[in-house]
Amino acid sequence: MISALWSDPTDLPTALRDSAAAVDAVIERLLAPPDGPEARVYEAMRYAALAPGKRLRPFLVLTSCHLFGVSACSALQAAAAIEMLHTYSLIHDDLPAMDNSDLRRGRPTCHKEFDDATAILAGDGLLTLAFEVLSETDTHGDPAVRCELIQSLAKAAGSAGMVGGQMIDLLAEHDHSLDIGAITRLQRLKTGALFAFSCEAGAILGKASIESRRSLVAYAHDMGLAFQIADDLLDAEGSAEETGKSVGRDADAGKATFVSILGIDGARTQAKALIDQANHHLIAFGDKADLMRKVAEFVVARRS
Ligand code: GRG
Repeated sequence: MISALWSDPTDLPTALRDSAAAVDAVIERLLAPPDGPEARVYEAMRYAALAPGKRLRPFLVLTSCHLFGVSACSALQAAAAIEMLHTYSLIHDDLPAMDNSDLRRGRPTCHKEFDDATAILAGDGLLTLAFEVLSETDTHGDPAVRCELIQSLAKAAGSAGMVGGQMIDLLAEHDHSLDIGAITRLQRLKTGALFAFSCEAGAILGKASIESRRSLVAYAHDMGLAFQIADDLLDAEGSAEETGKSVGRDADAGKATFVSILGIDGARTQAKALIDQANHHLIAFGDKADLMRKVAEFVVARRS
């Protein structure tokens, strides 16, 4: 039972901490370094994946699995997979050819700690291992369910999802005329698609109804946009000490963001409205979705 992972399921910080510990234990096991010189790439994968991030996406996998009585073993496999895939995206995003960042999760970025080539390989290793993990029988006994999970993550992470969003974002560095609709689409692809997968994973593993699935995806899209607005606000107002990553980069690059278009107050109001809308999609799940409601509030209030 997933609820057994949480020492106090009514308290979000405790539940986040317990979930992160359980997911990290699975990632530790999956990334046990082998003997031989290839151990270096495992070191880099561990460095990035076990660094102190919020583990939000795996938390959403666990909470969505909780709605449908999915076993802890299945849920943790999917949770580890999404965190590894997310970490790959951060490693590659930080590379000199992309965002060229020195700081991530409060530490030197993977390419700074190792080197560019090792960081590229560490990202590739995490991306491919994520799919390997989903294909394992520990993830689900039914091959059709495993296949559906793999397809759903591939769509979310690929060129019609996160990779496509990243492409638009790179082009936007030279096109400062993006309007709110274009930014919303960019962010839905770049960050929203992985949130949607995380919430849908519980419905796929629990063979839930199409209505439940749609509600969870709708929740994820609204919550994901609110998350991104909060990220833009942190970039505009936060510090590197608080966030553990470089800040002020959007304004320096003259990039159009939710904050540059809506202003600080407008962006904050919009984020709050999106969270109300996100939580509205959870009504049918009753009390069982309380942690999902609380995490939605958390994503806009966070300081890192
Ligand atoms: C390189 C294919 C490729 C994609 C990169 C997600 C992404 C696309 C880049 C990340 C850059 C960035 C800062 C995006 C803003 C939103 C975001 C994904 C922030 C990081 O996620 P958190 O805050 O990070 O959940 P932690 O470290 O807590 O896991």
